Amino acid sequence: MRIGITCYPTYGGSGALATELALALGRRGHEVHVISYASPFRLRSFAEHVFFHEVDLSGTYPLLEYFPYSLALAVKQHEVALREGLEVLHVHYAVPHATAAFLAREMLQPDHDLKVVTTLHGTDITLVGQEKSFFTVTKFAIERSDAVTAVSRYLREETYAAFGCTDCGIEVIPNFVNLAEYHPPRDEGCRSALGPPGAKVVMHISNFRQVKRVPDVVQVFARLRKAMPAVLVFVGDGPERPAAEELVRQLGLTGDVRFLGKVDVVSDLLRCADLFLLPSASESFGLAALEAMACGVPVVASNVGGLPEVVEHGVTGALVDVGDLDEMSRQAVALLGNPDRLRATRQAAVRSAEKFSADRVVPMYEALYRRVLTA
Ligand code: GMT
Repeated sequence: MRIGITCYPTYGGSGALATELALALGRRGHEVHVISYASPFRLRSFAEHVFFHEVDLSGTYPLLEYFPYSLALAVKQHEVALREGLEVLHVHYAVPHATAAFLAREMLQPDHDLKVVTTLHGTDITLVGQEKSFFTVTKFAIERSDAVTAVSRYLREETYAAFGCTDCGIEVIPNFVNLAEYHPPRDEGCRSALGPPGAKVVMHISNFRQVKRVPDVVQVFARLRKAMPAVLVFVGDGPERPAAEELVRQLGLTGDVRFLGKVDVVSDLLRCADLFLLPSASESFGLAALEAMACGVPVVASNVGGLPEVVEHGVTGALVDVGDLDEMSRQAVALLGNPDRLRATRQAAVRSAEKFSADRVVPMYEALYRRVLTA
């Protein structure tokens, strides 16, 4: 198939997932055209059958105080669809990608029949899409898509509740992980680079937005650090990073906490971790948690959103109420302080991640594309 993919190129779950999908589809022999304003952060190098097309942002004019990105995107989607003969345009994150895709599809009529698939990722529904300035156009674009998917059952129900489109027929296709890249460690190699011998390595990876509750990570680690030698490794960057760095200083933890900033390839780092913390206020799936589990890292997370569909309490980690820092640290200490339980949880995490392997999930998208093409 010839498939177009539009996503945000920035550090975040929807762009990561969309790029992993593009790469997986390319490996499976499809021709994939990624359309965005910059090359997505996980599209690191040449990949067979995967091509990138940059949206032209040069059309500025003094009158245009705000550049109309959605229009420029629709023009590029239309141009690529026509030139490359795209059959399906799969947009990730509804705002504004689904609306641009709608426009592109309309502009192609009646000569070229392009099918539009929209994947909802989370904040496009739970936060941004419900903003007054976006609500009606987001609802419209979702309803006019040829197919809509959500990354968890939770997000599907949220979409129905927020937009009331119960006849949209949203299909749940979960996030997936490439097990060839995300696998348990084969030696102890990287650990010594992150912390002293014997110290547990606790990790958090995100884009440091408020919804991630990054200060909670620091607070939980501060409690855990009193119980055992440990280091905390932050990966990523974003608006809450300065506050987290300040909190680390205030709590006297500077020697035990490292901020690595944005790292494109996180699998090598995840393999060095003993525990992944994800205390988010909301999380439609939690791709970072899944990737941690695939690397054999137990996850202690908030019992919120789609996370219970990924992390099994007491089996692959622990789920606690949002903001319950005492319970989160108690769970972390209980797990890290018990070598047998830690070993069993690591193994269970790897097994559980296999349910979300690319080999299982990517065919669901392929089947969906075939369905819309024959509808
Ligand atoms: O988590 C983020 O901050 C990024 C965000 C995005 O839309 O780029 O991620 C969302 O999509 C991911 C991929 O489907 C999900 O795994 C994340 O749970 C989801 N984030 C939230 O719902 C907060």
